[in-house]
Amino acid sequence: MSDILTTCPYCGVGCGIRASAATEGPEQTLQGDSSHPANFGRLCVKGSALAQTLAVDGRLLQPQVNGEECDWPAAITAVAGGLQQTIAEHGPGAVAMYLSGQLLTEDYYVANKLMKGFIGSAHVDTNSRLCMASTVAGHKRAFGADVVPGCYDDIEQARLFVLVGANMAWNHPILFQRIQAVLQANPDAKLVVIDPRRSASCEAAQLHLKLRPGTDVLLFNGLLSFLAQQGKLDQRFINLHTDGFAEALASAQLQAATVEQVAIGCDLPSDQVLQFYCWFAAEALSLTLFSQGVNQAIDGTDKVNAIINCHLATGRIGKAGCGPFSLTGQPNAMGGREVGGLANQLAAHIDYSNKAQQALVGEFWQAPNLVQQPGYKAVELFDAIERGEIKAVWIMATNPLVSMPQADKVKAALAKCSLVIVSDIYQHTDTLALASIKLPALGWSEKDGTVTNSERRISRQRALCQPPGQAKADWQIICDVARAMGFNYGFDFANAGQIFAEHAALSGYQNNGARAFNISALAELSTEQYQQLRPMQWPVTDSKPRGTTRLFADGKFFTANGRAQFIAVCQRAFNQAAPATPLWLNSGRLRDQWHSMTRTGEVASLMQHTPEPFVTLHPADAALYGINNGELVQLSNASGRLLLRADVSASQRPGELFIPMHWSAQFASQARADVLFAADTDPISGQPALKLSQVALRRFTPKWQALLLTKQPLTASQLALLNQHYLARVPLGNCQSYRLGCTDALGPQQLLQQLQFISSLFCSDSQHNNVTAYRAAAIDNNQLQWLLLAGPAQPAADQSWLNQQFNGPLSADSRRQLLSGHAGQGKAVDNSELICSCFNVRSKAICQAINNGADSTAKLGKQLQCGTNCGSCLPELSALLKRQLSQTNLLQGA
Ligand SMILES: Nc1nc2c(c(=O)[nH]1)N[C@H]1C(S)=C(S)[C@@H](COP(=O)(O)OP(=O)(O)OC[C@H]3O[C@@H](n4cnc5c(=O)[nH]c(N)nc54)[C@H](O)[C@@H]3O)O[C@H]1N2
Ligand SMILES: Nc1nc2c(c(=O)[nH]1)N[C@H]1C(S)=C(S)[C@@H](COP(=O)(O)OP(=O)(O)OC[C@H]3O[C@@H](n4cnc5c(=O)[nH]c(N)nc54)[C@H](O)[C@@H]3O)O[C@H]1N2
Ligand code: SF4
Ligand SMILES: [Mo]
Repeated sequence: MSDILTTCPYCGVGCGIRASAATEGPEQTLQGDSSHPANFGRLCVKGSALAQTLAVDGRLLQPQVNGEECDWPAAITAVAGGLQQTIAEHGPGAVAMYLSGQLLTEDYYVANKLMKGFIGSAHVDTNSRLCMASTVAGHKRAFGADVVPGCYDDIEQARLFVLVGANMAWNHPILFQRIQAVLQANPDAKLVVIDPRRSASCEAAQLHLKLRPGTDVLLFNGLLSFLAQQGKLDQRFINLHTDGFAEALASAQLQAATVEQVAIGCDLPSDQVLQFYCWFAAEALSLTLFSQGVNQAIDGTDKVNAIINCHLATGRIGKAGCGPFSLTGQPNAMGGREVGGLANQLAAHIDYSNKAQQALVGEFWQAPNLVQQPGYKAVELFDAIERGEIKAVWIMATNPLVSMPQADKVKAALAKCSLVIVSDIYQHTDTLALASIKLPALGWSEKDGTVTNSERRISRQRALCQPPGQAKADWQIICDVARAMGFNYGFDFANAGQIFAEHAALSGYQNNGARAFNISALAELSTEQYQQLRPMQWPVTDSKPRGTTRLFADGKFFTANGRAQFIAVCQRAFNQAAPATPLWLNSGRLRDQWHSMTRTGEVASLMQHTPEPFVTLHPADAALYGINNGELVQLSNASGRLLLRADVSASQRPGELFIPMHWSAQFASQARADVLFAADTDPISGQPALKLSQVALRRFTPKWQALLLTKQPLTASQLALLNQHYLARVPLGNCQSYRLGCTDALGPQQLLQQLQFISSLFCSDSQHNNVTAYRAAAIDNNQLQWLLLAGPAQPAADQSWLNQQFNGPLSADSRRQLLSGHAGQGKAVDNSELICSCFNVRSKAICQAINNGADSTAKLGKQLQCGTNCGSCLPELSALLKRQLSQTNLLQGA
């Protein structure tokens, strides 16, 4: 047997993975695929930890209807019957699907086909609405099609990298490593980061523009004005290949004629703005990479076009080493766009604006009920569920209770919806808990299909493991339901390869160069050829071996007249913060977590980098509100409230906060970020503004805080009995750790009773000393079962030592330490920040090594191994190094 080549299921970089044929399951050896053109063998920290997600604990293994487990025929009948009944009573418009950029292209294709061609409902939208919709709209306005012009090879050729609203060091780490390699090899190459907070990506940057949130349009309009003023336009390209330049420039000059105007509006020092403009003007090889700081805004589409305008004006598009580059988030957000999974698209890059093209889809599918109008976009879709207009929804591979704005409203809407069908791979997710029908899907390592990454490269995901339990491929479940609904033709695929071939055929159907997305050369793939399919970039219109495909090299675009369009954009006025909610709230991602944490949250090594939900605030705000680093705080607004740990840091601008998007009810009591985000959307793309909300902040003072470690995870009802205001769960490997906090104004006696109550929930046999430092443990057969430490402040304990105690019988020494109240404190406790997840190296050890003379990341790596596996922590290592060395210099200077 030979090794299996597959693709990482996380981010849109789309790294290739080689799975060793000799191993299996959680013991599976996975490595970067050195032949894959996205990563050439490298994997980031999430990709490196993939084998640890292969265990089937916690998986949903059996279909369930109304709380009862059942077999597949019963589940399929329930889904098909439920949908049919809804359609019979209320029409097809009462049925919706909410899909995901984490489905494979084949799953997506059949879901879209079933809804838009057969059921006849256009209400199919996807979490890509929260992710890429503004880019899609911006691309279509400028290029006439949703096309990323460049390719990853442009990175090696570029000399100026402009990162706008993208923290690539954490979110597209392997591409960031490619950028860092260019910076290291070329002393003249530069990285500019445009982000209101200092992210990890800034560690490698020559310039960080810490702009006022939401002012990107102004900044790029200023750049356009500057380029014109300095005579840096490519007038030939503008004349030959574009329309609308004069209007776009006039619009830019209205608000951003001078560097000073921009500096004031963006709240930046004018010399920094000028520096950025001069670098951009001077460097033809400039690549502007952008992601959610651009897309997730009420003017996200305008931001995208403001960026594209500057590239069109300089002719820096369609050429090596330059261009506007949208970084896709999910592994198959791009594939979803190709099949038409957004509510305002039909299929295969055909939208609702061209009736003749639409008819082609109906003809190709032989569709009995082809939809004619766009359906509801994500926010509208959940509003329609709330109103009761949509009565049946099928949610696949996404967790809207955690990821949709107004998350509590979404929860209420689903709670009253008559038919909620959810396909997921895990038993316990916030959204699955509200499903009347639960369908177990195959996960990454078990399924087969294709994904398309940020550079339009289609790669195969291949099954490595046997299907667990009854789980089935998403495409299979959809096709089974379609047939059960009476759609006997159109869904009789024997494997994913046949679906892919049909999708490829549709892309070429009467295309004649009209549609950018064309992979018709793959329409005749045999099952064997599909099995062997190598990563390739679209378009694929002939069978010649292909190198890198860069689009628009000929200056031809997909607009009606073939010319790219400048879009005249204006910076929107900023609102003043309301007095009751005076702080601006931003949100985003962490290095080691993936979205709602269903997969990465259970991997102990990934959870240690940032174990608790937090809010970052500027030291000035901390002082103003009387908050110390590490204390608990409450964030609130009219939609809800969160309890998080304070992370005081000058990485924030004063008056602005940052929270991670990841925590769900499975990991913390009150940390679902999206509870606090309003459903304000960009009027063109419908994408919600998930980077800007308004909140109030206050200190939250628990009467006491506790650390509870249990061998077995607690059930939902046990957790409810604990009745804690603050609760965060951290899987440690051998046990679960729960960090608790309670405000109840209890006297010492009642407090003791409450703690004893908690202890008694787990076991009768407990020991305690007093209320100011309470401890109780249960040891059964010399095996530690649980341990509770409580006190007025967060109890300090060496969690890694404690975690070891849950593994096997206790030694006499450990037993003594546990019972004498020195739980691991006999050893030097290192609870400092975890920097390297691969080798579990913390900041304390690193600082010690730096103090002892290790003055480079290479030397640190040699001594401690940190940063030598995936390299995801290198930006943090160099930040530590810089900080520590400058401190040492200061001391020496003093
Ligand atoms: N580790 C990890 N990697 C991931 C993911 C993950 O969950 N975890 N998810 C993947 C997905 S689906 C996506 S979409 C991508 C997202 O990748 P990114 O877009 O890089 O992710 P975010 O951290 O959400 O946001 C990026 C930055 O936008 C900044 N920002 C906020 N407001 C503004 C603004 O007004 N202007 C500017 N210029 N910047 C602003 C934020 O401060 C933040 O640092 O990551 C992908 N990769
Ligand atoms: N505040 C705030 N909110 C945000 C964002 C933000 O930056 N800030 N970012 C937004 C963006 S860009 C995105 S992409 C979304 C992401 O948000 P979601 O899509 O909601 O997040 P995930 O946790 O990735 O959800 C995927 C679900 O599918 C399940 N799953 C995994 N594999 C499979 C499979 O093969 N089949 C099936 N059926 N299920 C599977 C997982 O267990 C999980 O429950 O969040 C959005 N929400
Ligand atoms: S950068 Fe990391 S998460 Fe993204 S595809 Fe590559 S290995 Fe996976
Ligand atoms: Mo995303």
